Formats: sequence, C-alpha cells, structure tokens
Amino acid sequence: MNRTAFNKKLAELKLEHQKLINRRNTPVYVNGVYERYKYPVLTAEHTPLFWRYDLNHETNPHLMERMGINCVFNAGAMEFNGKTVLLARVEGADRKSFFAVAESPNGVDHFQFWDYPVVLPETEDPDVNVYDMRVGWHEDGWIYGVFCTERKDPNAPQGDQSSAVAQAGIARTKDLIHWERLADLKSPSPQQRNVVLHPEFVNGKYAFYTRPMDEFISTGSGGGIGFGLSDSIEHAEIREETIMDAKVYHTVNEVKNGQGPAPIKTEKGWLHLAHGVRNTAAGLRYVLYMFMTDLKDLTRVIAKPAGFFLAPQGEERVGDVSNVTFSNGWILGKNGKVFIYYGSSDTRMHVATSTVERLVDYCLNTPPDPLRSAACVAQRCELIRRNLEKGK
Ligand code: M1P
Repeated sequence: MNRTAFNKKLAELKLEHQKLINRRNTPVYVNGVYERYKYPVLTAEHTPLFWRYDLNHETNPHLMERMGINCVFNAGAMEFNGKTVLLARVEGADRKSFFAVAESPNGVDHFQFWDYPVVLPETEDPDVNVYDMRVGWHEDGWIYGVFCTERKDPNAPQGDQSSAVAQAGIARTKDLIHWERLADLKSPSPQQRNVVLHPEFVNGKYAFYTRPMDEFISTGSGGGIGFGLSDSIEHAEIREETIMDAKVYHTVNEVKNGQGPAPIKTEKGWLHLAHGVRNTAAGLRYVLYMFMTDLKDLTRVIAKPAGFFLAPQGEERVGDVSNVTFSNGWILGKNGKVFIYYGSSDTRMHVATSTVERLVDYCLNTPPDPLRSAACVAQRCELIRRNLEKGK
C-alpha cells in the first residue's frame, strides 16, 4: 500500500472506531427488576487501534493488525474521579489476559480505554495468566484488585499442557496506574477462583469471599461461596473457610458458583450478585443470581430468590465460551441507581441498570427455590390464584 492509500485506510479505521466509542446506548425494558442495554459497552473493537496496529507506514506498509485482541469481558467496576471505570479482562490473540481501564462519563456508553493497559507487577512466581479482577475501595484507604492468577500445575504429568493451578492474586493502588503487588492469598483450598475482598473490616480483619476448588475446572468437594478472615492483607491468609452459599442439586448452581463483585450494603442487609453454573447436554451454563446476607453475620444468607436473576439472551449466548453470563463488577451510583456490568460468553461486556430499592425488593419478595417440581407448581398456583382473585 502506498502512503496515500495507507493514510486513507487509517482515516477510515479511525472514523469507524470513533463511531463505535460514541454510539449511544439505550435501555430496553426487561422484567421490572432491571433494564438491559441495547449494545455491549465494551468489545474487542473498542480497544485502541494503536494497541493492535503498527501505525507506521515504513514498518507496516500493509496496515496489518499486528497484535490482535480476541475479546474484552468480565470487568471489575468502580467510580473513580467522577467517572465510571471498568477494569476489563482483555484477552489478546495470544490467549493471554491482562487488565485495562476503560472510562465512561455516564456508565452506559462512550467507554474509552486509557492509553496503556495495567502494568501489573508479578510475584516471585510469575503468573501465566491473570483475569477477572474485582476492584474497589477498602475502608483502609486503598483500592484493591483481587483477581485470578493462573500457573501451570507443577504436578501435571509429562505431556499434559493444560492442567493449571488457580489462586487469588492481590494488588493495590491509589490511582489505578501504579499497582503494588501483594502476596497471593493462602487458604486451606488447593485452588481458588472468584475471590472477593469485602469492603469493610470485620472484627478488625480483612474479610474475603472465596470459592474453594479441588481442581482447576471442577470444584470437586470444594463447591460453594466461602468466607474467611485474614489478619494481614500484605500476606493474606485464611485459616478457616465457612461455606455460606453451597452448590445444590438441580439448581442454577448445581455444578459451582462464585461471588460476583463485592456486596452492596443496604439497610436490610448486604446485596450479593453471584454466578451459578449448571450442566446441560451442550455444556456448562453460567447465569447470574442474587442473594442477601445479614448485616452483622456476613455468612448468614437471609434471602435467596429462586433461579437466575439474569441469563444469556440473544447474541449474549454465543462467544468463545457460549451460554455464559458472568459479573465481577457493579456500581452503586447516585439516588440508589445500580449499574450491573456483566460479560457474555467470555467475549464482550454489557450493562444492566436497576436500583437498590428494586434489588432488595427482588431479593426479599421473590420466592426461594422450593427444589421440587410439585412445590414449584404450588408456588406458581398461589401467584395465579392471587392474580385471578384480583381480576387479573
Ligand atoms: O468460562 C466461563 C467462566 O469460567 C470461570 O468461572 P468459574 O471459575 O466459576 O468456572 C472463569 O474463568 C470466568 O472468567 C469465565 O467467564
């Protein structure tokens, strides 16, 4: 390509990219509990062109994408300097994930990545892959990022290039640019994923939601959302893990589950968003569900509506790992508005909005799972009877 053609093509690419960033997003009514939005808020195409292309005609005369981005998903979320920021999981064409900050003025569109991705320091045992950061302020004054760090299983038999060990990595920052890496969390479980730092001290200690697992994919005996305390954050160690929300046969979390973002404190209890995984003939299905815990005893579940809160729909169903919705970020905004960020099928990011009032109502007044078809029918008949008595 000569220089003129190169410049013309580059101008076209820039225009298309800018159009995508500036695209307005609109809410779509769903079910009264939340609004989904028409467009994903982040995709691989949202990443800056200068992350992917060599923009120099001399070294890249064909204007080829040199370092592709595969997908952008499972982002942590927080407010920072008056903006909504997502700590996105960006996966390169090389399969490695890294974190990058994208900010928006309103939380639903115009998300734009900062110029550089997060440069995350390593520990003495380097991470092979890092992903799914939960990010937020702790009352100790730091912003913490807790994420999954994955390394090859040192005990994998020769020739096995896929067995891995997952642990919780911890880093802290004040500006989302300079990060201090702390020691990985130690816990009684051989593997951990979906570990989340509670935003407040509990009995003067750091509190974590955990997800103990025997193996990398299957949780084995370790299923359920756990909870544990650590004296230190620099060398975090949980000696005792309490399972507070176990996996249950024939539910949306029969295979495994995991805490989503850090819970939101309300007058009636802590609001939790989590993902649950069930088996299907087509593979695992990941959906979001909610529950509430007691304000004093953080391990006591006080309400848990039956089934899923949000499940993959339309294009959300398809991607690198299809039939997945996964959330590790939400933000409590002004006037009790809640922005729920979720990844679909390990490919892109979406937003749904609700309010604390609606989410608490959903949790406290939606019937729990009665665990048997006959009991479910009885529940539904009761709703129908009440509605018909009111003349529909
Ligand atoms: O591929 C689906 C999800 O799988 C993992 O979640 P879990 O640990 O509950 O199985 C994570 O890798 C997550 O990022 C991914 O979306």
